[in-house]
Amino acid sequence: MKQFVVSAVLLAAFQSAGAAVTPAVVHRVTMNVVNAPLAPDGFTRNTRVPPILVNKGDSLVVTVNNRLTDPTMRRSTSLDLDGLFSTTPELFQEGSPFVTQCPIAPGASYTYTNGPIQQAGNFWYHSQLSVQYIDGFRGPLIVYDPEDPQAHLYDVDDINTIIQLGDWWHNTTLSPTMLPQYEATGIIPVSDSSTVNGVGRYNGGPAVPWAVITVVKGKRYRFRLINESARNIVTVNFEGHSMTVIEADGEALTPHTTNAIDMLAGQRYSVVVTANQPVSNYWINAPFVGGNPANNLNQNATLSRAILRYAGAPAVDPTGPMEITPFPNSLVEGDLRPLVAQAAPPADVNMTLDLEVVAGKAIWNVNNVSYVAPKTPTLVKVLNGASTEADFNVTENTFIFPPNKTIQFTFPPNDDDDAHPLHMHGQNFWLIKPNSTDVVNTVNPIKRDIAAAGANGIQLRFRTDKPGPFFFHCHIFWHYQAGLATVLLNDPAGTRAQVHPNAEWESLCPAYNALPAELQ
Ligand SMILES: *[C@@H]1O[C@H](CO)[C@@H](O)[C@H](O)[C@H]1NC(C)=O
Ligand SMILES: *[C@@H]1O[C@H](CO)[C@@H](O)[C@H](O)[C@H]1NC(C)=O
Ligand SMILES: *[C@@H]1O[C@H](CO)[C@@H](O)[C@H](O)[C@H]1NC(C)=O
Ligand SMILES: *[C@@H]1O[C@H](CO)[C@@H](O)[C@H](O)[C@H]1NC(C)=O
Ligand SMILES: *[C@@H]1O[C@H](CO)[C@@H](O)[C@H](O)[C@H]1NC(C)=O
Ligand SMILES: *[C@@H]1O[C@H](CO)[C@@H](O)[C@H](O)[C@H]1NC(C)=O
Ligand SMILES: *[C@@H]1O[C@H](CO)[C@@H](O)[C@H](O)[C@H]1NC(C)=O
Ligand SMILES: *[C@@H]1O[C@H](CO)[C@@H](O)[C@H](O)[C@H]1NC(C)=O
Ligand SMILES: [Cu+2]
Repeated sequence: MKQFVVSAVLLAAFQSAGAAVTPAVVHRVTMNVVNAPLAPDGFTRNTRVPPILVNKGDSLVVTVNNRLTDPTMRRSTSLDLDGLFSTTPELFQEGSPFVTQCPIAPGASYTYTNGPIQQAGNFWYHSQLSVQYIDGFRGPLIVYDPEDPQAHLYDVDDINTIIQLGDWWHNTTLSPTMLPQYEATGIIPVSDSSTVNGVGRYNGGPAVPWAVITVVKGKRYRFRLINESARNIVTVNFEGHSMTVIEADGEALTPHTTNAIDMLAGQRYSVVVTANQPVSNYWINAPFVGGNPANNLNQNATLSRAILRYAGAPAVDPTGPMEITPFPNSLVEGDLRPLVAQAAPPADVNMTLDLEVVAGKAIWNVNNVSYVAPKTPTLVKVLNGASTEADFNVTENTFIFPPNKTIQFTFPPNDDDDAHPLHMHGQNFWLIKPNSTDVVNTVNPIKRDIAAAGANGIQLRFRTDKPGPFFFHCHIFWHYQAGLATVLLNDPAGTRAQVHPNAEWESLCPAYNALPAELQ
């Protein structure tokens, strides 16, 4: 069985957090994307994807070498540096297939440039093409802030405090075969396991040693939780310890103490956990929900966990119960506040987006339209003169906005029970009404780039200050693939004035379009 492996060669030395202010650095990363066996839940062997670590103010230059050869898998690819905003001039390198670029053909290379990075916090990278990232093309991307206004809240923040959560399908039905299965039934294949830092177990599988995170009594740890799943919702809880949430999706928050966090696909949080309990072993509980377990008897949410081990404690499993949801005092998104309050500007344009599934089918509609990726990427069309909605096929679900306006999206209460983690490229939105409350807060709402439109509905606002097409899609990649996506196109004329792609970008579409279907 083959999966994707991303081997990243990092040519610039990593900066570590808490260091003295360092001058801005250009990080050059070479990412060789190859097919190779791996098995985080013991099905074949263990792995961990390399993190990219940079400082605020640095630039990131990532060269993707597409060396995919396995004919049973999708062989083209593309890279999304998820959550990092691209400026308009660098927009052609932001990685959304069929929105800002054509995919990278097998054997070809492409270089993505982003920066200087003005954000700080937890991000991640993944393939944005089809459901390819579930096969393993995903990893963390941390932007440390050498002048972090919250640095006084923690003592330790390093590579060992990154906690990656993900779902995993390990049987022979890899994404290219699972996708047709999904398309035929409308039922998302249920994952076999879920992993914490690349380790997981499944019913009847081997007792792969749990991932261990070691702490020293008395110290405060900034854990960076990243949900890299393609479907599952993971709940994170530290046995015997509370946690203080200080950041979500790259936005600093007023510290907020809680006991458990539900994380949807693509969401990221930083939490501070103080090692203030007796020296011992404790569970990091990470149970997940992701479809009907009866559809895959391998799945067991109790087996999604890791160990928090105090230095000096024996190397044994914790003796406490393996807890699963519900946990008391779980995080309510609507209780979060930004570190620096910022009012959401009044809306200039209001739109209602209604999300509906076609019963029994793998078809999701936004206002009755199921997104179909066009052959010609949105940005190519815009650069060639496309300016009005009539210039796009209805199935491109492209909304055109004037520059420098505030747009309000309302997602009405949804009668289907799926939580859709809606992800905006290019910028954050003000989440003025999260699913957890009916109260609209325009005074000090949090900003983030992924929020769940759940049963209770949400409202958000964003600015159209940056010209260009920005993808806005459900981060359950199965739903995205089934049409739950739109393109937000700001100021087509301004886009033409500012975006000047390079020759490497110009060559992507001719190369991709010339490929036989099986290589695309
Ligand atoms: C795993 O493979 C078996 C046999 O090919 C198939 O019946 C089953 O549906 C697969 N499981 C999932 C979750 O796709
Ligand atoms: C990640 O998000 C997915 C999709 O919303 C969710 O099903 C899964 O439980 C989440 N995982 C964690 C660890 O929060
Ligand atoms: C899931 O794993 C737990 C812990 O090993 C076990 O007690 C439980 O029986 C398992 N559940 C199923 C359905 O096998
Ligand atoms: C949009 O809706 C908000 C209330 O949600 C309202 O205050 C505002 O006036 C509306 N704007 C427009 C342009 O209709
Ligand atoms: C979607 O289509 C249905 C039936 O064709 C129609 O009743 C409904 O009004 C449409 N909804 C929207 C938002 O256009
Ligand atoms: C619009 O998209 C549909 C569905 O993908 C396709 O069948 C049709 O040919 C497209 N029309 C144009 C004008 O591109
Ligand atoms: C939008 O705002 C920016 C910054 O304030 C300004 O430079 C630009 O000219 C504005 N665009 C339009 C079309 O008004
Ligand atoms: C949304 O809110 C409803 C009603 O309170 C709740 O049942 C549902 O679990 C929530 N969904 C998410 C994704 O938080
Ligand atoms: Cu969805």
